[in-house]
Amino acid sequence: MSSCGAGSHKEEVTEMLAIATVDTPNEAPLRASAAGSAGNLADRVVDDLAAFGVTKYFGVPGGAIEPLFGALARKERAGLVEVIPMRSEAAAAFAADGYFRATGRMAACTATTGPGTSNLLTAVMSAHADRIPMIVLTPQVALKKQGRGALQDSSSDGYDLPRMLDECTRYSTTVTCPEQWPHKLSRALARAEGGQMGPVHLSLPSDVLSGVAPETPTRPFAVTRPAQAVDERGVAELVRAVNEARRPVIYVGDDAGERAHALLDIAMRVGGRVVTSPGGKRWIGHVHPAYSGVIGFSGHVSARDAVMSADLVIAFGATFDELSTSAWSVLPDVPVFAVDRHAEHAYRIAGARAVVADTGSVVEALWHGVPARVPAVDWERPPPRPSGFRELSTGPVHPSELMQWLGRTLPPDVVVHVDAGNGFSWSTRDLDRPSPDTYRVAMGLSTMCWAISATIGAAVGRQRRTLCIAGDGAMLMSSLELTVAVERRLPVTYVVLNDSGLGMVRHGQRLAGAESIAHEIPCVNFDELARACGATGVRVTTQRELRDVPMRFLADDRAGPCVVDVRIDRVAVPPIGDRVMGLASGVSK
Ligand SMILES: Cc1ncc(C[n+]2csc(CCOP(=O)(O)OP(=O)(O)O)c2C)c(N)n1
Ligand SMILES: [Mg+2]
Repeated sequence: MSSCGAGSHKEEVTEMLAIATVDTPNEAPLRASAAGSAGNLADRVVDDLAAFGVTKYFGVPGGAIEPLFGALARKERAGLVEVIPMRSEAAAAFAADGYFRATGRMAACTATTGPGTSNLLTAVMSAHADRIPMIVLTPQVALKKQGRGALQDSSSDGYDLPRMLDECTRYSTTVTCPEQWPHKLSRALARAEGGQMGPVHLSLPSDVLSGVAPETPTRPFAVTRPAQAVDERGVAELVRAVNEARRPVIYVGDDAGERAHALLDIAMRVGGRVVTSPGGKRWIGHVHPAYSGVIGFSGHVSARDAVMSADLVIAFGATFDELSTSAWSVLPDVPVFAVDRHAEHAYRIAGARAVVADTGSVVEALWHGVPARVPAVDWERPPPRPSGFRELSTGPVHPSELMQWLGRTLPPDVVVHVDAGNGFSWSTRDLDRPSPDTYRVAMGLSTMCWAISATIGAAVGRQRRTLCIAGDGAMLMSSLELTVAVERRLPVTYVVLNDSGLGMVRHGQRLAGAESIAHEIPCVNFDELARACGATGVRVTTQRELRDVPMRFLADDRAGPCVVDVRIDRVAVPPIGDRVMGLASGVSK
């Protein structure tokens, strides 16, 4: 319920940056904001970040971070930033993650020292594992108190949280005097979005935050994303290989990016097929004749078949990690080109030829360098369709049919976030979205609860109906973030796969022949919980009742937050067999 005018401010900042860059590149100081600086470092921090386009703060307040929140209050009143108080610190970082995925712009997440910062840790680690940039701002107790038992001391004399965060950020530092701020901020911004992206952490002791802002201006150079290097020789080699291949397969990985959708047309042109990793499923629409499905965790047989009979694999933004390769077992012994903005993942596949380039450059090169083949090469496999769809019955809701129903019912541009748990497996296999970038997962760390708050962050960024698919276990960990959505009337919908248990654990233990333990949880009425929080809720106990879910829950950008509590058939075995085998056997290639 903030009155933030972020849109107009953004234009102002863009204009300001343009002026600074054109007049005297790398020289002109950024005049931070129309709001002006109150003269202390905390105000300068908020002004500088706003000048670099960071205007959303997801966070939880506390003692040592007060000077920053004081500045945020002033800047929010001036319309420069928007503060979104979350119910927990992990949720703040998950929301910043969802905001970046939705807008391509970094948000800040902030928490107090000690327990506030340690609560952030998991979610920052998750963003790091998925290469999502964000600014993590934490305080320290005042410098003069460090090392003598100050409450929540997290400096190197206490719990040393900057060091812990160093392990899961691209840069983590403590600003020990105001004069360090300009250059440390520039370094942080360059590390967050240059090359491999990821979160960066700046820790500011409370007395430094309250100190006098330095005269030194913050320079604009760090806002310029580095020009993309393109390995021209590698691209030429790749184009030659595609021209010679009979059955090329294009593999869209987690980081393939928005130009990847064009690869479907390239595949049609060269008679190839397109498969994706579970995370790469984000980048393309799934209703296209060249699409053969997902390889890796919970993927499709059709995708595996396509890859196994390929004579060339061209991977875009592939991480080649365990889940996206079924424990490294899915790639055949044929040439593999690994196209990415960096060469940091190609080593995971022996013999892969790394080509440093962005997806768009290679799309262009293939479009111009490979003549269309008519008729397209011999493999005319139909795209994968979820099997076994029946008319909605009065029986319990099979999770596969829930996914198919969502695929048929959701408007094409509604963005779906899927949490860790069986919902991820079912949606990987059976949820088809026609438009690219409408399906998001966070599989780098597979952290429960990511989707619950990433959905909030995305809705803050986009103000459009946004969906979260989560299990009841995850909801019990983090569902009260729903109250954030209620406060701000965000258009979010939670579809809860309610099986009164940690289903992935229960099925995993059974499939592996392990002891059956610790997976039962009590039956909770999430529709009632929604109402208790001020949201609307509906309960679905049979497939036929899916028809009664109000369309505004799925399509209306003005309706507030909603919860659809779906009692799913807990006996239905999720497609997780390859993960169970992977856990049992370790590396398969
Ligand atoms: C934070 C965290 N804790 C534990 C796990 C391990 N884990 C993965 S899925 C899962 C069960 C999820 O249960 P629920 O959210 O109800 O989804 P379901 O599988 O039942 O659909 C657990 C415990 C994890 N990935 N992340
Ligand atoms: Mg469950």
